[in-house]
Amino acid sequence: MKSKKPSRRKFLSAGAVVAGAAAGALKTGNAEAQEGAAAAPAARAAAPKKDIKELIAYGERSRFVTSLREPAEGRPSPDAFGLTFHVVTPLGESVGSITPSSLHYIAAHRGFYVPDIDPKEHRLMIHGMVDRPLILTMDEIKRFPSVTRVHFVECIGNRSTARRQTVAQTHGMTSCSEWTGVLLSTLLKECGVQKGASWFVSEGAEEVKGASSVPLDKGMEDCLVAWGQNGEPVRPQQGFPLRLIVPGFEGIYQTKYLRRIKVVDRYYMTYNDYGHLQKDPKVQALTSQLGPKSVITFPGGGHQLKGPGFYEISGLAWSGAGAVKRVDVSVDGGKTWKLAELRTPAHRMAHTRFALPWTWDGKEVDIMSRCTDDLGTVQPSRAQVAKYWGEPLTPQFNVKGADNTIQVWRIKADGSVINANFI
Ligand SMILES: Nc1nc2c(c(=O)[nH]1)N[C@H]1C(S)=C(S)[C@@H](COP(=O)(O)O)O[C@H]1N2
Ligand SMILES: [Mo]
Repeated sequence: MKSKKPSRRKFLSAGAVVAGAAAGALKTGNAEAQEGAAAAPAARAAAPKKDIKELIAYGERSRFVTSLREPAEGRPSPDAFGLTFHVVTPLGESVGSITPSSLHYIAAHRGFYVPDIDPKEHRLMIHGMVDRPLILTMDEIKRFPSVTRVHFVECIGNRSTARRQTVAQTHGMTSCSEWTGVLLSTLLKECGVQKGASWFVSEGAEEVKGASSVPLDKGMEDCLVAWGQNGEPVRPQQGFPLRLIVPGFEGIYQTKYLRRIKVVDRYYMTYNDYGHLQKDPKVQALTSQLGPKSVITFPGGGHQLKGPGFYEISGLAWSGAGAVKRVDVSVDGGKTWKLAELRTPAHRMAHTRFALPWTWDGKEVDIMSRCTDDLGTVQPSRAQVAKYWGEPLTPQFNVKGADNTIQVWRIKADGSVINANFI
């Protein structure tokens, strides 16, 4: 097969344009560099002394890298009883599309201690309306054909509010990992699902159980019983040794510490429904599968720009219905939109990185992004959602169901960035 050589000249000239634009605006190039002085001082050995075995065995990031998770605004975590609730990913410092496992957001619906599960003792039971109920050890589960897929997880609590100002606080209750496991359909076929079955109930091993009712169709389509996360076993805070992934559905369905799947013929109420199941069917319809969503992660709430000039606007887009088809960015308060470039592969139900080169003139401006998924569904604005519900658009307007509305960041003339959704 004859492969076409990429045009080096074309690439170089395109590169020159960007470098040229950036050089002027960034005021790069300085005397030291022209004289050929060393780019950086010679590196010394890793500063703090550590046990050599530890240094070899499991890598740590540089001590100069400081991005950390933090409790979600509105609820201390851990609380006075030592229980974990909601902890957000530092999305404002994210790069690429995969969340480091150690920075994956954490949500415990009713608070929990991270269970300490010995995988040798762990079992998954599949029963209910099946011909051959099964109890599987971890080793047995791993003998089934596996799949590896990139999927986001997002909590319904992931929403911008007037009190939430930063990228992490407004959007950090979503993370994206590469998950490895066996398709639930593979296990269900092994068990032989009986006629009339229409739902399954999943249950976790810890006190609160994290039980959920999921449509059987979704289970047969693409649900994953995952033991791997980003190239290693699922992390304890994410459900070690086994977790259910329900791609594109709200986080609450993605049962951690998965130990039981019961195939049933109706929706079963579970502990998760307490305070979660919506009385209004119109609102309930806006939960489970999440709509197209995006957020500019830089520059975003909490960031401080150093002055006018060139910046790359960068962000994440995702959809519960499929892959991200396109992302548009507005740098004039929503009057006009520019097509952003997708910088990572647009996997189905996965975070996708987008970017747009931009030169800031130093004046106050509102910027925002808008995701369109491969079904053609377009991320709505708060104004559109308020209109749908026939409610006035005020800062108090609370988006019902999952909130996938457009996030507006205001860059003030002093370079600070604030949440402009509620102004
Ligand atoms: N067993 C169990 N599974 C659970 C929960 C839980 O508390 N226990 N919380 C759910 C909620 S509300 C969310 S949003 C996701 C969060 O997954 P994460 O903590 O891995 O981000 O897990 C879900 N699965
Ligand atoms: Mo959640």
